[in-house]
Order: sequence, then structure tokens, then C-alpha cells
Amino acid sequence: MSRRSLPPEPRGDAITPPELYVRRRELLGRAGAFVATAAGFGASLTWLSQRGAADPPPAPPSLPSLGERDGDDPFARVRESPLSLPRSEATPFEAITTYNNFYELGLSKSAPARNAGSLRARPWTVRIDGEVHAPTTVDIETLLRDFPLEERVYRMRCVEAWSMVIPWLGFPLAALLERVRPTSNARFVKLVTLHDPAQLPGQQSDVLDWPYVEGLRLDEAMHPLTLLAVGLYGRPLLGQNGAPLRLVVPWKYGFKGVKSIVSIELVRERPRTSWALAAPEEYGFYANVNPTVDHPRWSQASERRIGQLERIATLPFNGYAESVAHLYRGMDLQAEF
Ligand SMILES: Nc1nc2c(c(=O)[nH]1)N[C@H]1C(S)=C(S)[C@@H](COP(=O)(O)O)O[C@H]1N2
Ligand SMILES: [Mo]
Repeated sequence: MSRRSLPPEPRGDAITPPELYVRRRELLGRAGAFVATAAGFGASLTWLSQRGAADPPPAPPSLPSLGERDGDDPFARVRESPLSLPRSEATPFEAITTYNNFYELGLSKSAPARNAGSLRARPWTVRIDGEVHAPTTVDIETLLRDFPLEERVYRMRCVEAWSMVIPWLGFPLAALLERVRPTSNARFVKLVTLHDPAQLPGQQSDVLDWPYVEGLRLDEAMHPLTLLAVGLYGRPLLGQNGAPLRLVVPWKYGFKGVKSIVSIELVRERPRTSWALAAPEEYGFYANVNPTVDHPRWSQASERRIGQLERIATLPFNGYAESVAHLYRGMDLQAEF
């Protein structure tokens, strides 16, 4: 049952201002080009090779073979995961890295890729503190050395009703939290994006309260599906995808996946998260993907998978219900959306 009765097809995005709808349509047209050659990595290569010779595209990386152990490069020794979808379902690299939401780098889908040059992902440190026995500040190289990377091919469902399948590289957030040992007072985890308007010029405007904040209940944060991603398609994250470190919670709407994280704080109270503060009627704290709870301005029953022509049904918990539904037993998911 819907929370509100609802309009047809969304005219634009939840989040995209009206003046950008046009540009969004252009992009959709472009993404549609992937359709012509259909599924998978080979397809994106074919599509790229059909572009004009005057406009040579960078070759998209292919997925590295898994499990290679030689060398010091953490990206060259990646574990396979039983939690992954088949690699053949992955959305082309080109789409994943040029169709983005990262308001600190611009409001249109294409802006983050264009503007990502101002974000310096090295050196980078993350502060982990709050209700923990062992607060610490770690740099990204240490994280990459200490936590073996896994490939996780996950569905990503934006609250705006488009979706992708992304082959992330990362490690479980639980592995990091176990190291800092949460105290018995810790009930939630608050994760925060870098606040630096020189690197993230969108922070000079006030579309959101900066820095971008997201949060999880501790049990959600400890769930094995919850990932700190450091890469995709076998290589380090690009700025537009949240370099060098971002959250991925595949059963929740994409906005929970806070990018370019500098702070992870264990807290007693539910954190006040950016989108829930900005528009509490539209974006809840939980933000579990739920085809039966519509956004006030559009249906969430189906989605547009980037690279496919037909809309597809949106699945409860984005297809991960078997793994996560137990976390919400006894909750009214219409009210706590
Ligand atoms: N800091 C920050 N994190 C963010 C956002 C943002 O604007 N700022 N957008 C969110 C939204 S709405 C989505 S759908 C995903 C998009 O991730 P992607 O561009 O890597 O696919 O990032 C999320 N993380
Ligand atoms: Mo989103």
C-alpha cells in the first residue's frame, strides 16, 4: 500500500532540480545507446568501438582475474565473494562512472565526472571514534594493506527509480568496526563525507547541509553485505564514485552510500542524516528499498535499469530480503521508511 496516492512516471529526479531535467534526458538518451548492444562488458566495448574515430574513448577496464596473489598491489589480489551477482550482469564501466549523484561535485548526472579533478583522494585519512574502545585515525594505504579486498557485484537502486549493477571492490564495514571494538553504548554508526569546499565546490552552495552525513543502526553496519568500497571494475574508485572510500549498502536506496568518507563515529543516538533532514517526508532514515512504499512524487514499484529498455520490477530490499529482512522484524516498514 502506498503512503500517498501517486502520480504517474516521475518527471525528473527526486533530487534533480527542474532546470536540469533536460540535460538528464540527454543523458538518458546516451545511456540508451548501451542498449543497442546489450548485456555485459563485451557489449560496452562494442558500443565504444562504434563511436566515431575522431572521438576515441578511453578503453574501459576489464575485470581482473580474481585471487591473484603476487605483488603488493592490493587491487591485484581480490577475493571472489559468494555474495556477488554474476559479473555478466554488471552495468558498463562508462555508465557507472559518468552517470552519478555527488552533489558536492555538481547537481547534474554528468557533472561529478567532469568536476572530479578537484578532489584529491591521496593522502587520505579516516577518523574512527565515538563509542569505541580503540579510537584511531588510519590512512587509506593502511586500510588497503590490512583488509583484503573482495569483489562484490551488487544491485544499486537510486531513490530516483533508476538502477545499476556495480562490481565493487571493498571490505566489510564489520571488519573495521571489529578492530575498534564498539562499546556496549554504541547503537548507531555515523559516516561523514569530507568537508572542504575547495575540493568539493558544491559545498559552496546550500542545497544540503554540509558535510553529507549518513548513518546505520549498528546491526545494519555489522551485516556482511555492508561494504566499505575502495574500487570498482578492478581499480581504485574515481572521484565521481566517492574516492577513495565510500559506503555501499545494497538493500537500501543509493543515497545511504555516503562518498569520500573522512569520519566514522559510533554513537548512542540515531544520527541526523542529510536527506532525512532536508526532506523528511521523502527520505527516511532507514531507506530500505521497498516497492510498496512510494516516494510522494512517484512510484517505487519499478525501476529503469541503466542499459536496459524495459522497466523492471523493484524487489523488496532490492533483492536482498533473504539476507536482511530479519533485521526489521516487528517494524512497520510503511511508517519507518
Ligand atoms: N557525499 C555524497 N554521497 C553521496 C551522494 C552525494 O550527493 N554526496 N549521492 C548519493 C546518491 S543519491 C546515490 S544514488 C549514490 C550514487 O553513487 P554513484 O554515483 O557512485 O553510483 O551516491 C550517494 N552518495
Ligand atoms: Mo540516489
